[in-house]
Amino acid sequence: MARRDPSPRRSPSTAKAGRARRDCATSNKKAQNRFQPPVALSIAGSDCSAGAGTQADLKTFTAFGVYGLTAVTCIVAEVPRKVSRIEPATETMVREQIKVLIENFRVGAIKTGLLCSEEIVSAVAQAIEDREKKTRRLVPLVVDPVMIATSGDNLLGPGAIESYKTKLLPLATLITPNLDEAGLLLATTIKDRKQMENAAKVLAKEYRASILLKGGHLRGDKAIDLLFHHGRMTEFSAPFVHGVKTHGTGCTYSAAITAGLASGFSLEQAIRRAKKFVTESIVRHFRWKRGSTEIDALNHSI
Ligand code: PXL
Repeated sequence: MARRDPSPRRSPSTAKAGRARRDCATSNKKAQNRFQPPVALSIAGSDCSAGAGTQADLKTFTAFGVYGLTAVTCIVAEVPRKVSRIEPATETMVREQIKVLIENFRVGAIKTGLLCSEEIVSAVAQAIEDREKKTRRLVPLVVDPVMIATSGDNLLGPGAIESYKTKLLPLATLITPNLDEAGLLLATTIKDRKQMENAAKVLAKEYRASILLKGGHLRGDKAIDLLFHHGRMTEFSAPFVHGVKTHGTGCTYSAAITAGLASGFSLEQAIRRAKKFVTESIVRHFRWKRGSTEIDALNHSI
């Protein structure tokens, strides 16, 4: 109240000194309050071309005003459309990164992306369970079951899908498969809306988690995703953006949802904001041309 009062009786110099003191007090206060953004953790692989994986997750977290942490599971040498080589981190290293981060930061939400091998899927599940037991805090967990790159390259080692089914998916708050990944988890093919609804329900029951089944791959004028959450089916739809060679949309989408959950939004709100963000990042994509080759990239700075 006093701060809003005009001070006509003060001389300019006292007013200046007063303002300086006030500014100083305000900036001290700001310094105390300012640097505590929500925190989210991405457990994922490094994509050196920075369109997917850890790099896409960090850009997305930042765009949402969330401080991003990363536990790197593997290093992928790649450019959009071509995976050249993948090397996993050791399980000990993956576990240790998760341990130190959860013990020292107040992590508001976690997402997993590319986990590379059966051993790393198990190590991640174990590390999350151990830390949660120790801190007695259940953190929302978004599992993006990354299995195949947009290029068609297989990104998971043998046995990893089984490990997902038995160890990691039962810990998830939300699972975000695309149609191919849901098909692999259910050993079936999903080709239309009815099959999408059915697959979402079966996965939700199997893993006692909410399911966001991404139908982007069905193609058409709309990119339609279905959320099955607390026994209710909700549709999220956006115009399908044609003509962009997308890479990292799944990572960006799940990271954006995770940012929303870390910030305290409900699941539906977090998905709505995330869907809008991914669509915008595709619409406003970057494109580099060199000779006859073109590289497209999502624009996360929106
Ligand atoms: O878009 C899937 C994906 C996720 N994570 C990493 C990747 C890729 C695709 O290539 O490299 C690290």
